[in-house]
Amino acid sequence: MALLTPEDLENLSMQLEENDEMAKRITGLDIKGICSALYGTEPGSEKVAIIPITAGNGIISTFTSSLLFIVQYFGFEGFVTEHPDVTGYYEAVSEGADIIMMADDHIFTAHNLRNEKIVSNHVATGVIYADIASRFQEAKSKDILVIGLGRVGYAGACHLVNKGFNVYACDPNKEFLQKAVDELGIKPYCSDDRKKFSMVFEATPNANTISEGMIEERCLVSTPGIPCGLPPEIGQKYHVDLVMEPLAIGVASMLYSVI
Ligand code: 2YG
Ligand code: MG
Repeated sequence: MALLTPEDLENLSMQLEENDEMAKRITGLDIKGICSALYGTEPGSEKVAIIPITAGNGIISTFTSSLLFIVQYFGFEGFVTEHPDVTGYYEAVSEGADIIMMADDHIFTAHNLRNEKIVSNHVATGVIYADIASRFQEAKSKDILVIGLGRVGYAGACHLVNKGFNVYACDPNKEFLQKAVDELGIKPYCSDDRKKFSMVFEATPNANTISEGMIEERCLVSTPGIPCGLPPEIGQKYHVDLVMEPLAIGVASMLYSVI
């Protein structure tokens, strides 16, 4: 898994506004609107505690402060605990936190202590990026391409199937692909198909996963994957609308999904 670096989180405030503008232009809704529509929830007076975690590669200097900024942007009250790890957890609960957010190198969770809902960033991110792709107002059909069927891609593919889209998917891992065929009924996508898509949900940790043969002119690519799967020259040549940022949209989805 690609780990976030402080550079990814620079200019967060500007990025949050740009995300909303982009989302509105593509779907007619801003990120809050998409989250409310997805989960049928609105923030109330939930207090979110963010706990720094030292395990594995340890603290990423801007991770928890960026999370706090995002939590507040989406209408929640939040605080970062003074201490990390178990001491931070004790502090969070003692201070009356309703929702706990924390991440080690493997999993990033939001847990609502009041209603017992818990979500991973993988699932919440997959669902919202897939949902954004599916809301593309200029889409020519209900055909949608999912690239990558790991934890993020699978969750997004599942959401799209449940939403009634014709989901095509590819993954170099044959077992992942077969699982999605068997459990979700997706159609395996093969580049020999010569089929082009106006909606693409990309969920891989790799660059250059999107090639010219896959996409229509003026398509939408929605991707949380770092690095971006869309080569810039293909994006320009095909006038692709691109939704991609490292953290905030997935975090909004996590929060709205547990309230
Ligand atoms: O508390 C800390 O500062 C660290 N233990 C945080 C570690 C986070 C590691 N995870 C990532 O960098 C991301 N892959 C998770 C969020 C990505 C959103 N797409
Ligand atoms: Mg990628």
